[in-house]
Amino acid sequence: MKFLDEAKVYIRSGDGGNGCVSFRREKFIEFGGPNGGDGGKGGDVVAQAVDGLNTLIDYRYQQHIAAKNGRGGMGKDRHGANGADAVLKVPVGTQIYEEDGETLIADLTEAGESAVLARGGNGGFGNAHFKTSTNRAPRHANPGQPGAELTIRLRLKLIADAGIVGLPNAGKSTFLAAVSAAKPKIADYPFTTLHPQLGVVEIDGREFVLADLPGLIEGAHGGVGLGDRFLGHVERCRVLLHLVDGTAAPADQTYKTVRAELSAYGHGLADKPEIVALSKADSISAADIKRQVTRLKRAAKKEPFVVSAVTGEGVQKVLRALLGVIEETRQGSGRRNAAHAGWRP
Ligand SMILES: Nc1nc2c(ncn2[C@@H]2O[C@H](COP(=O)(O)OP(=O)(O)OP(=O)(O)O)[C@@H](O)[C@H]2O)c(=O)[nH]1
Ligand SMILES: [Mg+2]
Repeated sequence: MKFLDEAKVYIRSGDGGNGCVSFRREKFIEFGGPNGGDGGKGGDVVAQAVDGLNTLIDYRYQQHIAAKNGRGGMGKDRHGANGADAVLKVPVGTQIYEEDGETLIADLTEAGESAVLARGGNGGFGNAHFKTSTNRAPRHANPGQPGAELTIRLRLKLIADAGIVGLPNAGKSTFLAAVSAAKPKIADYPFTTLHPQLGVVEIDGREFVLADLPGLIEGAHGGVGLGDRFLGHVERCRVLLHLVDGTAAPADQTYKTVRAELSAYGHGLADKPEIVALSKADSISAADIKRQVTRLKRAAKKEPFVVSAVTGEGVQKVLRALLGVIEETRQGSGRRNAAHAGWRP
């Protein structure tokens, strides 16, 4: 499946139907009176988050979305039909912005959540509505109100519990492939991964979602390489897994390069909990591992894990550490929400 995490869409809600001017005309019935029905309401344009989607690619091919107009009212007090809503199905984690790309209209973070983006116009009243004791034969009706037309921008920020960051070739995709059923492309050259991949990890009877991201290099925040475009997907992760290739350059330098890019991106990425791991342990000598770990520990100011996605060494430990942080922050946010709602034990 193709991946697209930004899209621009033109939407239009339906016009309301016109009210109707009509009078009851029947044999032997005098003074039939007004019986023009009201117009129907125009359809809304609604965005709805659904499971099973993880790209906005549909909106590359369908950029114009319009709801149906309401039908006009008719004689014999018949109300016009309401126009059908147009529903934009979007992946969970989609944010909807105004045309400027800055003003947030809606943030759909759970499946089933929806937001009305443009309301349909109301239908006009038919002449039956204007009947009063002093005007028993009104000859006017209201026109329907027009719908709204606007341009919106959709931005997908995947919702994963943990995100893997690191330089290209650090072994990020290999790690994801080893711990989940995901099948990311893996190869011996930088920038193999061109867009984020998600996988579900199972450990100790629990599950969490892990995201593999394209590699970062020095200057990514200025657009070098694939840039920091995909870091938006990490914004909602609870924890980062920072993989440092043990076979390549001194681990402390590599580590600092990636940290600098995370800081430059902002949005709180640098403050997220981080698990650091030296990768590809199977192809480094014990002495080199020791040297790299010392360097990495100095730079990261914490004990790094040592893993090999090929032999599986250290992998379980890393997953447990990630799960630990995830569960901790899940509980934390649960407590905060409860307090917010005025809940008392
Ligand atoms: N020996 C060994 N090789 C590994 C290990 N993990 C990854 N590799 C190799 O390292 C190379 C890069 O792996 P990828 O998983 O594609 O690296 P990546 O970090 O996803 O790279 P990008 O997608 O380009 O950012 C591949 O040739 C892998 O086979 C490991 O644990 N041991
Ligand atoms: Mg990759």
